[in-house]
Amino acid sequence: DSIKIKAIDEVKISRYIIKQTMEDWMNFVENDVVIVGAGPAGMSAAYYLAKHGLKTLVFERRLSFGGGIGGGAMLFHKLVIESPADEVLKEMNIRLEKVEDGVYIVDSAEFMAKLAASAIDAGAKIIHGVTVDDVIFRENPLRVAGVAVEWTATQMAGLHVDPVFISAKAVVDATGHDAEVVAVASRKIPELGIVIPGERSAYSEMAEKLTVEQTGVVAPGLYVAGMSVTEVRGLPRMGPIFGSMVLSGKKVAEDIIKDLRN
Ligand code: 48F
Repeated sequence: DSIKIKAIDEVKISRYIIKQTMEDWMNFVENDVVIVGAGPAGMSAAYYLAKHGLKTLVFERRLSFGGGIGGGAMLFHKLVIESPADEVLKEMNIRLEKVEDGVYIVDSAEFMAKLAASAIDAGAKIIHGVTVDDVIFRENPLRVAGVAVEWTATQMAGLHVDPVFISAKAVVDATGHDAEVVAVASRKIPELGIVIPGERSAYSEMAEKLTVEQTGVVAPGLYVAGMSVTEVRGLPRMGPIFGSMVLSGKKVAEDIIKDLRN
């Protein structure tokens, strides 16, 4: 018996793809939360926000998940996780190897794949190949109310194309070291009074603790999580230990859930 492959022509293939994509975009013009960046912090945040039932959209510039997870440390494909972040990873069925009390090693490929799968299964929407290059703001009360997005490919080509705007009750900068979203808000909405001191050199144990503690709101409607916290709050970097990234994502989700309830 030969395998019976369903016959479908190119016109139908195109129609289905275009229709379903546009339906998604129509739906995701308005959101509870927009997260910028699908690194460890952004995806952890997406997991907890979506699990709570909030409409959560993640924009990721690249065509992949994981941000800084993929390369491991200097391309060594293992990363360090410390307690209590191990509990979050266990919840996502990510395997950990214990090397001492409260210290675990995680495989980078498994970490990024399962983090993404967990966020998606919880109900978060992740759209690849889109760069956030600005925010929307409102006065009375002064707040960030969404983002401006452009195809990453359009930006790379240097084409002069206007963005589209996507609204959100909360925007999370989870863009990593450069804190791109907070940086643009600081520069283009001076009345928010955001001053960015910049990241400091490595001091891992201090950085892990402070990054989680100082995760949260930067201006009304604008939140920061992950490595962006070190840039925005002037904290040291920590290198290839990832507990704080996951816990920062979890904390920003908890803060937003609380704020949106009020
Ligand atoms: O850099 P990234 O992994 O940030 P993170 O979640 O985690 C940091 C660690 O990976 C590592 C570390 C931990 O000790 O030192 O650096 O804070 O992920 C950020 C993601 O955001 C995307 C970028 O491609 C990456 O996948 N991104 C950055 N800017 C934009 C963006 C933007 N303007 N629009 C869309 N995506």
